[in-house]
Amino acid sequence: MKNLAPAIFPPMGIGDAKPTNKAVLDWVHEIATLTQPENIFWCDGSERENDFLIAESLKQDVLIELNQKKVPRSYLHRSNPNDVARVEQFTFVCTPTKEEAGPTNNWSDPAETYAKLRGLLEGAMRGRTMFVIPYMMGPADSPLTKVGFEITDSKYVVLSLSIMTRMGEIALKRLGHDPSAEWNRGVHSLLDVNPERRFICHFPQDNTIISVGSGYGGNVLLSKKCLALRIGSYLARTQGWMAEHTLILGVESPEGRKHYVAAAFPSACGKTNFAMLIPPAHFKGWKVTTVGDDIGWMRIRDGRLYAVNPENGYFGVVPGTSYKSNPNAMRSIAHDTIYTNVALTDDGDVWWEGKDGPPPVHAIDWRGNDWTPQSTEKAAHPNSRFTTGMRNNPALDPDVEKGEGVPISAIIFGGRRSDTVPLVYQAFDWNHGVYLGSTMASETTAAATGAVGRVRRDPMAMLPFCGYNIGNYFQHWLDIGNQLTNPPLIFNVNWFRKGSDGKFLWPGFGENMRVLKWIIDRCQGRGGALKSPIGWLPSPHDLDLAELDIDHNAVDELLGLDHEEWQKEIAAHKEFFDSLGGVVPEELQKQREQLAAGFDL
Ligand code: OXD
Ligand code: MN
Repeated sequence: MKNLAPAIFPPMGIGDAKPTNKAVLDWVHEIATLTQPENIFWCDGSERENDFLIAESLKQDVLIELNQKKVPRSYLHRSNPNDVARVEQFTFVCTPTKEEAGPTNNWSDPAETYAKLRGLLEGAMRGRTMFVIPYMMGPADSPLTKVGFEITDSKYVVLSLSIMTRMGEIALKRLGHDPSAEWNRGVHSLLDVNPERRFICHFPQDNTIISVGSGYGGNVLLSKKCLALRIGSYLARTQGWMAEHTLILGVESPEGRKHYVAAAFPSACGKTNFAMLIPPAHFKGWKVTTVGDDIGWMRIRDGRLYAVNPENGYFGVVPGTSYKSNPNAMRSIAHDTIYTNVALTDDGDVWWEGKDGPPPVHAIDWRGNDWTPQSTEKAAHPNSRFTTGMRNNPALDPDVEKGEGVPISAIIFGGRRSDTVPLVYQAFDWNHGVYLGSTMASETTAAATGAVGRVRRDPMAMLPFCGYNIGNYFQHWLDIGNQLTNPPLIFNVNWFRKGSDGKFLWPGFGENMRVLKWIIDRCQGRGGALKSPIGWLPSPHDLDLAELDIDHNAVDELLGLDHEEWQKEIAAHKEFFDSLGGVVPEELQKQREQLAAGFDL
């Protein structure tokens, strides 16, 4: 199998960036003794190392070279067709007790799981190279920044992490020599890429992750979902900060007044598009800048929340990305990008459903088969991805490396809902906002294996990523609120409401600036709103809809509350809370009762 490439032997000066911290060396020795690799490659993320690994990957078919004139320094990777998304059913939180993992996580006993994984890893890297990757999550001088090491037998992982994290010397420096320093231990092996031997296991108390049997980014770039969210959320609770599934963007008015907002939407619900939004012509002089597109780490400072993006790059969904939907993403992925599971055109370019222009008359699809516009299969997998450095983004926020983070004025929750949920509304206060987040729901997407389009509750967009008991997580949000003297305002948005004809009512993309503008107005104590049972709702004239071609009835529908739909929604909130088996904090139960009373329930 092409992913399971034989060992590589680098020339002098490459693969020899051996760390000095004794705890790290002891751990690497332990894993090498277990997995028995042919050799150990100590990564430093340098350009020379990258060039060498790309050359080897091309030789071993891990990467396919693209037309370097069309997409310079960019490559295509095809994953095993059985391995194209996160596998929530095989993702485990291994805390000493089941209660600590809580009702929303798969739990397995740590001792038994270590034993099972050791069995699977025994001799797993024979004949292969074991890569040791030091990386850092967060800006160099942030108190939130964490160091991790990932051991892997995949060159794709090394090349991807060199984009997605700050890798090499910078991480070793941050860690230092203290063998008791905090750092994350991550072990990944492709094994034989067999779904029956695919397990993504987290040991929060040990700050350890072991992932086997997959090569898909969300399962194997351990910095991202595994460390920055699952282990991160556990550390955040014990250390008094927040690790959230949020984009972070800056929005600057023509007068130069700047606000930052964090928005938590579930996977493949438009976080990257929102984070890179270009305001429509009507909003002349307004500017949106990206701090992060997927993960926000936040801490309290002077009574406010400040956020950093722990990542260094974007691992975004490709289909639907175009110069119309997201010009900044298109510019970001025009060079120095690894594409995974998109189609390859006859002239060596990449293609996907939703790209600008007509489809190619012939291409090779994501599985490596011939494809034409007449084919019934998709050319690109619906969860095909780009991996690209954040510095490729023309709208990158200038304060992305600021160690103290950026001050957050608003937190926005949102999901994909065809009905019930209005375009935007504002929570009455922090605790009510926590209730909005805890009950949010979304139609499932291709980002995880399983049915697509099913409405599921996804609290704070963290259902697959909260590394401990969700009831304690809700309480953590409430506790953080108690410590904030200047808390962000909390909002809920829904770009995806449909009319009776089944069509989206709201144009979305750049036009979301109109909603963002109302949110910023509210943060500045301006912007009209009516008090409704679900929160503060704008009336149509409170939103700036000038020069937007939208029907008045559509706006009424977008902002309307349907009594019966809400009665069902509140019943679903209760069902969800009940399904969690008594872990939901009293305060949120009280919020639900107040909401129900507003709908005569
Ligand atoms: C992602 C996800 O890849 O949420 O960001 O699945
Ligand atoms: Mn995500």
